[in-house]
Amino acid sequence: MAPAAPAHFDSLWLNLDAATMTEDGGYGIIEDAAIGIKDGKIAFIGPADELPGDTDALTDYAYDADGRVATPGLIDCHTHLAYAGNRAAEFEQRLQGVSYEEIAKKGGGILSTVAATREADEEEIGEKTLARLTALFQQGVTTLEIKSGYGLDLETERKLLTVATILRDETGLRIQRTFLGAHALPPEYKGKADDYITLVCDEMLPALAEEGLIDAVDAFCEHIGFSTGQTARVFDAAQKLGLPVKLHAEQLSNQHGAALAAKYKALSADHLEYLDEDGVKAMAQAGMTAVLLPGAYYYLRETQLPPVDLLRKHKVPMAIATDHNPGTSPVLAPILMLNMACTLFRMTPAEALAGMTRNAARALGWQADCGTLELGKSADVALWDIDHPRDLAYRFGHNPCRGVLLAGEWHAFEEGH
Ligand code: DI6
Ligand code: FE
Repeated sequence: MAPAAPAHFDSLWLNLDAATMTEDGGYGIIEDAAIGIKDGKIAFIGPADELPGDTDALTDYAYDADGRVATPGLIDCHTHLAYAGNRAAEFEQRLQGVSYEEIAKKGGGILSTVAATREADEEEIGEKTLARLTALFQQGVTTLEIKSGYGLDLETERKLLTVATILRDETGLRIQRTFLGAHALPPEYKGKADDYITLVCDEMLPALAEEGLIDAVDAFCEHIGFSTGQTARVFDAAQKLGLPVKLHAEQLSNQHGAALAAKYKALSADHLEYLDEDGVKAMAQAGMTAVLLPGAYYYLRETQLPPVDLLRKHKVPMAIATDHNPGTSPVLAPILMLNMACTLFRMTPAEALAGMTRNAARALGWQADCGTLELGKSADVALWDIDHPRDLAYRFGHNPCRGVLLAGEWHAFEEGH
């Protein structure tokens, strides 16, 4: 007997509307689409009636998506997911008028999370981080970034990056591990910021990079964080190791951090409420992505809006992320971020969704692998119980994600999650 002809696709998804997110300013919708998957990658995406043959001949595994909307798996390109502790008491203080800066200067804020994180063991942090990651995954997130930065010593930063590495390997989610040693000045270096930066550049960064724990390097450039001079030293050290950089810039004041990051061809500058037009132009010239973080804007009750019109004018792609962290954005709600990008930042629903798909991939430097539904990209797809992709930014407080394909593997989510 002649062997059966090999199936074209490992699996084939039919009866869906695909928001490919390949189109600038729009959703790139294909109605009545099919997605064919081979070796974890998208091997067909297009109208079902353009499939190159009968379903039976194309695959042994055809699935009916029940008319749902498919988008690229969401990408949360800026998170501080790995930490221990809780800052609800600080939230209460801030509501009574104490500022984020005042709390930071008194040794609270980031440093209170550092104290809790140093005390916790890897297992505890791993469990907590997995619970947070699972919440994001069940809302359609298939790729995310996890920053360190709540250790601020070699041992604890290693613990956080190890947790991120183990979660990447065990869950199969695409995770970028970002070293944020220059997040805050640890108490043992009080008054010696330059010495701490020396430790970051000469010891922590080379050791952790050597151990294969770092994909990218970030810093907090701010009057309560590090100066542009200190940030430049961190970037020089990263560049020497061949690691891409990105920056927390212009969150609370204009330090011209984005322009500095542009000199290093950074992947992104993030937050950006106080960014001016020169900074926008520098980012445009360097091909950077602007990562806007409505959760932190909201929690800090900030009133200065990021310069969305200028970013549009100079064609700097805008990404949106949760900035999940225990202080300024204890948020595990990507759909709420889409909504806030529209209601608070005046982005369009299509811009917001591009911000958590195509442009978020770009912010990670992973646009060749994910962020759109296109031939050859990883088959990372979220399936939603909605009528149209704009519904994602329209409603929040419910979870319409019915499941995701992660590199072609189907994970179903129950209604009501
Ligand atoms: N900016 C932020 O929004 C987070 N880190 C940073 O540099 C906040 C971190 C925290 O308050 O724990
Ligand atoms: Fe952040």
